[in-house]
Amino acid sequence: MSELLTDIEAIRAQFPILTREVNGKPLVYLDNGATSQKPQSVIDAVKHYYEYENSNIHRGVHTLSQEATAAYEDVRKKVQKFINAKHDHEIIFTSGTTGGINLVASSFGASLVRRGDEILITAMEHHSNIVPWQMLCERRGAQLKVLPISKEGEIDIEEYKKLIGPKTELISLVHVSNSLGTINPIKEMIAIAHAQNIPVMIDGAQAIHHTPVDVQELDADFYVFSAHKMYGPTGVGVLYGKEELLNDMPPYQGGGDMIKSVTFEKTTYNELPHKFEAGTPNIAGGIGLGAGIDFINSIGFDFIQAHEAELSRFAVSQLRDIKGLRFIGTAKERAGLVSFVLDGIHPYDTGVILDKLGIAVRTGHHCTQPVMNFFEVPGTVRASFAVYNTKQEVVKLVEGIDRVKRMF
Ligand code: 7TS
Repeated sequence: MSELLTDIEAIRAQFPILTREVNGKPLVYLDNGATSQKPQSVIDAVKHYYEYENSNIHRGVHTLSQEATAAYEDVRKKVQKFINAKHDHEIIFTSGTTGGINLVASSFGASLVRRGDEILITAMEHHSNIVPWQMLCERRGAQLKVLPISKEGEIDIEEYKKLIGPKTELISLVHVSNSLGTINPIKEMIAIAHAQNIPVMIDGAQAIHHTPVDVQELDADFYVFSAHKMYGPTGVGVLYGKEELLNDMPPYQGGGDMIKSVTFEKTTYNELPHKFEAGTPNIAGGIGLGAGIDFINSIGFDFIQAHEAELSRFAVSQLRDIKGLRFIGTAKERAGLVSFVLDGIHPYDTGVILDKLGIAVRTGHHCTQPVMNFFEVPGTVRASFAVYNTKQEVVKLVEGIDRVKRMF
C-alpha cells in the first residue's frame, strides 16, 4: 500500500470548495453530518465518466457501455472489500440510506411481518429509519416498538433485551446517531437478536465514514449507507444484505435490468444483485462512490478516527465553558459531532448568525423529531466533523457562539 495521507493541509488541498469564501469569510464547513464535501478525485471521476465513458451499463456490446459497466461493477467489488462482505452480489446499489431502508421494509419486511407482529427500533432513529417501518406496520396491522434512550442519549441493553419478545420479527438500529453522536453497541445488539433468530438491519449513514465496518464480524443481516456522507456524490448508496436473505426476498421495484425474461403471462427475475436494481442506476454516482472509498483508504481509518475524536474532544472542552450552553447527547461512546442548545436563543438564529461568519452548522431537528421531543428542545445546533476540519475551525465556531450570545 502506498503511504497514507495524514497531513491536514494536504488533505484540505484536495477539496476545492474549502478555498471559497462565504459572506466574505473563509468557509468553515461543519455540516458534514448532512453531507461531506467532495475531493477533486471524486469530482474528476464523475466528470471523467460523463466526458469519456457515458453510456448505459449492462446492456451494450459497444466499447463505451463495456467500459462504463466495468467501472461501475468494479465499485461493487470495492464496496464489498470496504465493508468485508462475503460476496460482491450482496452489494445492492440504491439511491441512498433512505432508499435502502425502504427497499428492505417493502420487500423483506412486507413478506415477513404479519398482523400482531412487532418491529423494534430505538428512540434515536433518523426519520428514514422510523417512517418506512411505521408505513409497513400500518399496512400490516403490526406494531412499532421503540427502545427508549437515557438523558445522556444512550440505550440500555437490559431494556433492549426486555423489549425483544416472541412477536419481534425485525430490529432496525442506527449505528451512530446523527443528532446525538451516540455510537450504539450494535455487535452486541445483533448477537442478542440472533440468539432469538431475529434479523437486524443497521442504518450506517453516520458510521461508514467514521469507523471501519466489517459486516461479517458484526453479523449484520442488512447494513445501509449513503455515498454523499463519505466524500462521494449524492443520489447513490448501498444496501448490504446477506445472500440467503436477499435471495429469498421478492423484488422491490420492477423494470429493466431486474428481469431474466418477460412475457405478458410471466416474468422471471434476474439474479443478485440485479434483482434489486431496476432501471438505469446512478452510474456516475456509483463511480464517484468508488473514488470516495479510494479517498478514505488513502488516509486510513486510524487517522480519521483519531483526528475526528480529537476534534470532538477539543470542541467539547472549548464549548463546555460557555455559560448557558447545554450539550444534547453526552454518551460515553460518541463519534464526530457536538450537538447543543443555548439558553434563550433559538438554534435557527444561532445558525443564521454563524452563517454570516462563514460557519456552516446544522440547526433544527436533524430529521430526528422524537429525539428533540425527548430532550424538550425545538432543535439543536450541530457541528459535525470530517477529516479535513481543524482545531482552528473549532476555535472559530466557539468565537462565533460567543458573538451570538453577545447579540442576544
Ligand atoms: N440515517 C441517518 C442516521 C442519517 O444521518 C441520515 C441523513 C439518513 C439516515 C438519511 O440519509 P439519506 O442519504 O438517505 O438522506 N442525515 C442527515 C443529517 O443528519 N442532516 O441531513 C441529513
